[in-house]
Amino acid sequence: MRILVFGAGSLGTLVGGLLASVHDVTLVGRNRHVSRVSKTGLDIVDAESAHVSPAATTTETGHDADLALVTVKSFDTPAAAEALEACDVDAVLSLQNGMTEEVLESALDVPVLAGTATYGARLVAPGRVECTGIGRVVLGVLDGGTSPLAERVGKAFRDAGIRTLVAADMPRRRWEKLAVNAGINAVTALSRVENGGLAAGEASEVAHRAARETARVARFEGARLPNRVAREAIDRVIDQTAANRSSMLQDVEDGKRTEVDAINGAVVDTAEQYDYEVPTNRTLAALLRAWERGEGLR
Ligand code: KPL
Repeated sequence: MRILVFGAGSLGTLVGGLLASVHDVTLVGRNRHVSRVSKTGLDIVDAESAHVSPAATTTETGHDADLALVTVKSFDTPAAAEALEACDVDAVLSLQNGMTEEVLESALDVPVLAGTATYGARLVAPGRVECTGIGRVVLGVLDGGTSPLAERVGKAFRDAGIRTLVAADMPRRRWEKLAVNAGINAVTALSRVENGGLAAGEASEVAHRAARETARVARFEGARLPNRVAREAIDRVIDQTAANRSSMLQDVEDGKRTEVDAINGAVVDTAEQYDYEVPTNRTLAALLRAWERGEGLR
């Protein structure tokens, strides 16, 4: 399969690198790391380290591919959609935080699959990505159900050794993922702890409250996400990714803009449509935005 990976951050590089072992992959990104990969290839560091040579380019338009895998930060999604409009791709799969698929779907005239990924990844140096946790990719049709396309993409991922499930209940899974991110990302970023630091204590309480509020909002939106399921999901991710630094913690440590608008901010915005108060998400969003303003990032 010819796969275009839009977004050469840690997750995009890891997944793109794994896919490159059996597929024709082009990594598209703006950073120094992309130039390095185009010259000397990519080292994937994990239990069995590998060296792969995906094509890598900073040119965003004019590509031809069977699938565009979008892994850019949520706030870069409109720009990615615009660039993809100037490419010839047959389908799109988003593996991003936040509800970005709708942005892609409204801009592009090709099927958009939804996906979640729990692989841990860290860019250790230009041209070098570390797999910090073997998780799973779950993908499927945005509105639920199955399709031959979703099955084909699932097979392409599995052929590359990526643990992948094709799921028929993506609407619920997307909300579950948002509940997990709403709980873990902002709290780890503000308290500067790894995900495992939320296993118990006051910060854990705050994370669980944010996830519970998100589950309530999900139910307003018609997704079947009981509080118990959201709680089990966040506990599972805290446990399985205990040693990971969340993407938002990494952003804060690197002095970069965070995805708070697409995570806690999105929960607040959706709750407002139902006149429902989500004080924990509101507070987390306000604190992260204040930090971003202080850093001159917004
Ligand atoms: O998606 C994540 C992130 O860091 O953005 C979690 C699931 C919290 C893993 O770290």
